[in-house]
Amino acid sequence: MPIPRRGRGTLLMAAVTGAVVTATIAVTGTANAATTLGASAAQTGRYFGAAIAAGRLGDSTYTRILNTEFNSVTPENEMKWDATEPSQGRFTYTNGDRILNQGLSNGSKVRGHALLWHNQEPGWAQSMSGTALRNAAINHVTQVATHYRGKIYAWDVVNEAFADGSSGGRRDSNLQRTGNDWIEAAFRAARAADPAAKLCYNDYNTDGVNAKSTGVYNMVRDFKSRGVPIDCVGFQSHLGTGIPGDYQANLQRFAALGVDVQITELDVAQGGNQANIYATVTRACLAVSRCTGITVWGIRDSDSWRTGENPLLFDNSGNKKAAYTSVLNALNAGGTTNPTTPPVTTPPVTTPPVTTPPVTTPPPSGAGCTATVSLNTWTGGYVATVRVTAGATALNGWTVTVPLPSGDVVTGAWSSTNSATTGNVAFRNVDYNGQVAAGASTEFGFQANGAGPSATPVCQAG
Ligand code: 9MR
Repeated sequence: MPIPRRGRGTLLMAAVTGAVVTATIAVTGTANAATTLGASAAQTGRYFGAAIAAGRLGDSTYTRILNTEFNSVTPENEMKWDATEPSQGRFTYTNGDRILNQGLSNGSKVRGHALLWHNQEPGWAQSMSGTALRNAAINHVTQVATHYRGKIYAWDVVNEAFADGSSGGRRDSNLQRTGNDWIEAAFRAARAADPAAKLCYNDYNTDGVNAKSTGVYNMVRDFKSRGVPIDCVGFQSHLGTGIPGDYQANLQRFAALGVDVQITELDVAQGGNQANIYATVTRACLAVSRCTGITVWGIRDSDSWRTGENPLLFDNSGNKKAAYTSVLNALNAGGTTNPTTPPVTTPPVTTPPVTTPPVTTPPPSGAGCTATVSLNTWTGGYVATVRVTAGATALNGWTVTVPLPSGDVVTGAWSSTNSATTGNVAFRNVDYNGQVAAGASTEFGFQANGAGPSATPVCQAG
């Protein structure tokens, strides 16, 4: 959606940490007040979205409001693991595609929600653990992100992985029990599958500065320092009758790490000062230049998961509520604009994906193993996914040597360890993927600067 140029003056702001970006912040005025949420948010380069359900798209009041007011959509349930992979290896995208097409045909952004979540795992995954679950989870991320490649604005790659309360640590789940690195493995797989999508971590009860949000903050800081691909953090903002006083400061501290922030599932109990709380959230996002948009979790009160709390912007009949007006007014009052050029993440998110050669796994022959590599490249770098296939004998450990041309430098690897970063780089299995049954496969990957491997990798068993 074009962003009208209506700056009323500019001020230069040295942005965020490190040498990430210097943004020019335009402060908009109140002229040309837009009359819909999406159009008003677009004036500062933002989106205003709603979670929607495929089953409601036949309701004309619902779709009228959706098409008029919102310029981003999130599937409420249709892209979750239980919906997209109801039995292992069988993928169903019918309802997810309906949401996607609804959004794209209306010129909206589509937020993908969610690749991995301990809730709404399909039954077959609930009963899995260890290596089998890890491989299934990474395969799920790869398949779904590949299906929607190039069409999703931002993915919630991992949802709600942190514990409530004062620990600041991870929540227990079968995914967490596969190893603490499951989140970064998921982000790397998502990046390899869809380099253009922004990759988000999304959670609730992280809406102020508290132990849980600080746990997430520390993870994001660690990811940024190690080059794990993360672009954004989603703050669900399922709010009751109050809002943390440090709501905006919390968004700002994450933005200062060099990630976008988004309000991803906003709804506010009607019992308190609903209209004011909605306006406070809107103003906080507008005040943080890297807050790229707001999504409300449903359209009418009757569409909400919070039955009886009337937490949304439209009443059961589709009429605008006071909360709607306060959001629209807050949007029209303007705020910072998003930096038009996002800070460089690795790999750059603005580079269109390059075709990935299909992974052709040669049939296993004899003992030992074989390895094939597929690449997602961009100017100056690439993500390599390497498939290791056992021969006629099961593997108990493997090493894959990838020949890199002069100038290529490995900047990170997952599901493997590498002792060198240039030349013939040997990647060794990690604990959970060394054992591969005869004829079966496992995958690892790495990210590098340069042009890509010069010859076929060599796999050695043991
Ligand atoms: O709104 C969703 C509801 O229809 C589902 O029954 C529920 C199942 O767990 O998930 C709801 O959406 C959740 C979202 O995916 C993640 N954050 C919390 C949301 C509300 O529970």
